[in-house]
Amino acid sequence: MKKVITYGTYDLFHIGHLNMIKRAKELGDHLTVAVSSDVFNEGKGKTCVIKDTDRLAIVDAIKYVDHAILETSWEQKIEDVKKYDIDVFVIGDDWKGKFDFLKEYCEVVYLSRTEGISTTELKAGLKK
Ligand code: C2G
Repeated sequence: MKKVITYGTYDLFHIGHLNMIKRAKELGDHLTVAVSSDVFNEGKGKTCVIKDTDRLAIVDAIKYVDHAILETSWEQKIEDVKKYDIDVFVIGDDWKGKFDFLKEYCEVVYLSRTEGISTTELKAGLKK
């Protein structure tokens, strides 16, 4: 069984997030999705509109997702790849090159993002 993992914040869940998760699943047979925790985001200076337990519940309910976990640190990725016996790490190409250190442990794939939508734009639109 080919196991895939992807990471994200998934705040104000939108079609770009869904497309990425669907395409991630297509790269294997089993998909784990790690959702960044509120505490981890605070460390990055980011605040989400939707709390982590709700973001996790939304991601967990998606039919392409076999396993949903929280992401609580940058170091977690290597541990997760080993612990869950991951074959493929996938993320959007806004992160291109940033996670190449995982190539020692699994295949690393950067997929193109969905054009024209982002949490930042949604937030800006809501403020208008
Ligand atoms: N995404 C996409 N198209 C968009 C917006 C997002 O394909 N229009 C993808 C991103 O490239 C990422 C996933 O959806 O693969 C989740 O995006 P975010 O919620 O913005 O997550 P991010 O801040 O990139 O979190 O440790 C890494 C982080 O947790 C990554």
